[in-house]
Amino acid sequence: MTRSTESRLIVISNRVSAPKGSNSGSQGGLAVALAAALRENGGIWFGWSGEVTEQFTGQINFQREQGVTTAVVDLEEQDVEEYYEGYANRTLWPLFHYRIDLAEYEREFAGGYQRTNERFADTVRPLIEPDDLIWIQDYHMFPLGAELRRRGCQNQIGFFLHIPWPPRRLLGTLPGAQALVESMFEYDLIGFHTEEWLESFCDYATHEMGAKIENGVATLGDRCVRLIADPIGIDAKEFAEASAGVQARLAFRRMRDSADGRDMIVGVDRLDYSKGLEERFSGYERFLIEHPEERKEVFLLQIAPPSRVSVETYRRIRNSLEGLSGRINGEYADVDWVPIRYVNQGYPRDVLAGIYRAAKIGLVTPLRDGMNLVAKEYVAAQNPEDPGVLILSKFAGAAEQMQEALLINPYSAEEIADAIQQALRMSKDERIRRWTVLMDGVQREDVTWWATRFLDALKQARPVVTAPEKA
Ligand code: GDG
Repeated sequence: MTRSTESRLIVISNRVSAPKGSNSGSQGGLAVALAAALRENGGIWFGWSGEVTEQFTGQINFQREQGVTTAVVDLEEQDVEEYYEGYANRTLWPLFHYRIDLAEYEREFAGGYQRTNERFADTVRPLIEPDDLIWIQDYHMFPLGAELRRRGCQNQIGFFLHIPWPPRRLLGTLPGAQALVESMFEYDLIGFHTEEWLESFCDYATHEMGAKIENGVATLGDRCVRLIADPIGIDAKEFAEASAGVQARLAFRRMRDSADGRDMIVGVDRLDYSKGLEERFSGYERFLIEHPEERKEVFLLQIAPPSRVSVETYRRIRNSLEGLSGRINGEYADVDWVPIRYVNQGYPRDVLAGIYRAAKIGLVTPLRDGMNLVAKEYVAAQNPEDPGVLILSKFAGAAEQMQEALLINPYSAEEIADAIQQALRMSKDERIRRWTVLMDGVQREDVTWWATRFLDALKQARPVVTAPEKA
């Protein structure tokens, strides 16, 4: 990425993860990706500190670490409840993952979401200089661009959505959906992971709002916004290095020793109902039923660090998975074998890399996922001479790029069971052939490629009005 001398990058996202390096606990995919983009471009990363204050003051806490300046602000408890736990995670997250059965539509949530976005706009506005490029991240901040415009901000503003865009009829159930989409026309550029999410957006904008789409530009009244599909990648080089490091090698050996000659199937996911964990366990159980001869030859390691624990639906999925894994283990285990190792904790990234490498199968079965970086990490961590097989949900955004995986419908226990059997039986030649194509894509379309494409498109989205030179 060529670093621009004129324009800084202002990244704005709900949470700001200080870039502590690649091995710090369970940094999410988004956090890792953004730290890399900021290191390349210079600038500021602004967002919520994760802390609660009695009364919102807008006071910013700056820090500079490893080439990245972060600027964070505390929120009031009511903001956290209504904006973050409420509208973001109890309204938008389930709806955008096609779960209207779980989506909660409450005026307080919508009001708190709007108020908090206005607070973010008030706070970050003074930090913005005329030439800065602004890049807003994800569903917590749909209206932020419009709020910045209301405060006189004429900069190029881009928005990237990390989750799916739901079908038009589902979005139509959200009170205020039109206003939300209308506010998005204040952006210069909107990025989605896949063509499918982009088309869904266009479908809503044209049919429900009368927008016109031409040559990748959506026009509504006198506003137009450029749209791109820009699939996020991982830092493949860093990940491959991590998988060759000491910690990864130790983790690899630990897994191989404890596997005792059995084939390991691995799943790694935040504990979230969108990740299809119940369906995964059921598909694996179906495999055990249909292939009793394989029973003691394999085991499933599911790593699922808890997330969003204050939201009731997340407590329910956790209980349900404990019940399901307990029942499957109770039913099929023997004194010397347990079918599922279910672990509710996170591991450092390099340990994770070693675990991926030790697994014969990477089992990634989300019911819907904007992209899914675990699928890419699994591929990047493999041994080129004896790679494992990726089984991937066709409803993950990653499936658009990863056609050489075994693509399955995660709602079908039979398809999951068949794919496990096919992967276990796959010849080394075929494994190498499929992996080589997948790895080529993971390396070529990595996180730098993603950020560069977005920022290049943002720079070109409309002509920049350059500020007069300072005396
Ligand atoms: C959202 C979208 C999109 C997980 N367990 C541990 C751990 N992780 C890391 C993984 C991976 C990341 O968390 C999860 O990324 P995903 O992409 O799979 O999923 P979301 O968190 O839902 O991310 C998603 C993404 O944004 C980026 O746009 O792909 O669709 O939902 O990197 O490795 N990391 C460590 N220990 C763990 O135990 N260190």
